[in-house]
Amino acid sequence: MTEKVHRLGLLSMFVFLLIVLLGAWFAGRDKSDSEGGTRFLIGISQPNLSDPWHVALNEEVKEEVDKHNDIRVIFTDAAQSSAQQKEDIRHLVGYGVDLLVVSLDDPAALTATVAEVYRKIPVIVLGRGVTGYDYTLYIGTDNEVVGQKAGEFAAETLKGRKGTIVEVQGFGDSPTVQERSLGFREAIAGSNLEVTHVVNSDWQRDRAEDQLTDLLAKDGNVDLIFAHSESMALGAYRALKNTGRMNIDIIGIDGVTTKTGGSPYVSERQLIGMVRSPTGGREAIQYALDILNKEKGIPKKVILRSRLVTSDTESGDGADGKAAPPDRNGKETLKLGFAQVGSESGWRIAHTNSVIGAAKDAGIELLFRNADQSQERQFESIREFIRQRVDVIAFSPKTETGWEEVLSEAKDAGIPVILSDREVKVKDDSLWTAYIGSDFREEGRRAARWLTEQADREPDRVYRIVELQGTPDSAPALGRKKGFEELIRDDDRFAYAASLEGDFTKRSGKELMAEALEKFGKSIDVVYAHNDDMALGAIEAIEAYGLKPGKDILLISVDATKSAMDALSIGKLNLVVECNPLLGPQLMKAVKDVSQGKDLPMKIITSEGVFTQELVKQVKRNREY
Ligand code: GYE
Repeated sequence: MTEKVHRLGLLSMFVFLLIVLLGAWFAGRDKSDSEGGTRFLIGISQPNLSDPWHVALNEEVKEEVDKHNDIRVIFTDAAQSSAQQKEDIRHLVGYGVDLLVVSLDDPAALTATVAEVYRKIPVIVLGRGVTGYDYTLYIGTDNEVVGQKAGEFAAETLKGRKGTIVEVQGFGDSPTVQERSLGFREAIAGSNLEVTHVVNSDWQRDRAEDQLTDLLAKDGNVDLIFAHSESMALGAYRALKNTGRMNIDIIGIDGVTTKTGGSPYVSERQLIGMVRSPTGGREAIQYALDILNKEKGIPKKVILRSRLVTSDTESGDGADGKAAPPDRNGKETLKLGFAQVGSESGWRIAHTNSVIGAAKDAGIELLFRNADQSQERQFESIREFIRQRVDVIAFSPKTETGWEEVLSEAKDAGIPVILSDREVKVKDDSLWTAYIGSDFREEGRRAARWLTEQADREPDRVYRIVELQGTPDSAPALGRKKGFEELIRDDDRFAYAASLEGDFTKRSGKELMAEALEKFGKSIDVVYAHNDDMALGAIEAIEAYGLKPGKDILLISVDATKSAMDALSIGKLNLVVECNPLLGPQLMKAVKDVSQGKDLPMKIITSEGVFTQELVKQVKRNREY
């Protein structure tokens, strides 16, 4: 017995000594860090450095890192090999990097590796994204918009002529290529242009040159080449020279621009135009520091503004959506005009409170107007803000369309406009400076993904769906409908009983559901409500009809307000997709940045989750709305 006690004593002394030593080492580490040591080590994994865009990315990273003496970076170059890039990433993690920044040419090959690293350390994905959401933050451009800008310019260049186009793509199955291609085709739809050939050159200049030299030698009828990257566009230019076909126009993407924002290849007239897709290297380091310093409100996606560069826009001015910093005429306190859409839902109240609270915390003078669901009143509020010479205007647009005139007045007045919560659809996207809010299409996809998982458990069954839509023509209603449809329209296990237009209020949800029950009764299997208030109204209608919500009829909702989470926890809802209303702090940061003349990302997409009945108990208590 004495022997045993003796051993136990020795063991506890050893453990105690170990704790003291470790504590000293950590303290020492912090101290040496505070004396200018390396606090953070960041790994930068590149797929290649043969493409000028990736070289520019490294340059931007170095410039930003040089502003800090306590971060170090390790760069790797996979020389166009996905297998090598996986190895590089594993080595970087092995070196003990605190955060990984990865740029991908072949997302399909790297998505699993990125997801594996994301389980251990933060990961920022740049440029050509991964599929899914297994990363901390994505920084890049909206590839559909990039393709649209290229397509609009192609249509303008060929001016209604019957034009045949060769499209030169990167890796065929990457989301970037698919979205750029989709955007291009949407833009030329209805014109006399036709994409007659698609060539996959895997982002490589020499491959593009070889393939196009062959193609042009055989096909005399090509008017324009649209290349998904600058390096492939340069390959196309070499093919023109090889075949003497110098009359063919070339449009590229991704181009690296000169300091003034122009493109060397446009000014040398090798390309007629290039849709600039910023690398995001600077933003990656800025957000990496926020993430490593555990700042709140880190977004899920940061979409950078893409811009068409032609010989006319070489100067690179204006079209960036960055209004000149307003004339502050010596005013100390920043003045923000906010035109809120209404008070229609629990989400909206939380959004309003977040904006008002954050303005107070930020010391920003807030002119707050509530339009009570009237677009006209939002117009009036924005014009009042212009008259009052506010520094920045922000608003949550009731609908996507109808904003050109009033936003042009704000731009003419030199007042930047920030969209909070909902987007607008205007041809000239320089009418607004930035959008802070959610990815509504992804919210719709998340609702559909959960439903398909339920259906997988009960094969040979058809689910009849009632969809309760939000306010017509509003960005959330359009996006949630589109995203949901994407995943179920071709799945014969699902059928719409009805898709009804509501207005995000509880009353509309209750009335529409009662009508649907009168018409379809017990044949309804699922209700997909575009927000909690309509879902809660539907629950009341279902109970009045004598059925059990959450059991006789599955209910899916969006927002994740407190009342919905309560309903989820007692089984009256089956799934709640989160839509974050707490946008105030990010809005105030953007107001301050734009007032200091800083560039803002085009879109800041908030990070959001999905809650099931099993999950809700763990998360309900510490939610802020
Ligand atoms: O889902 C709804 C609110 O614009 C995302 O509007 C917001 C939507 C939200 O009325 O509750």
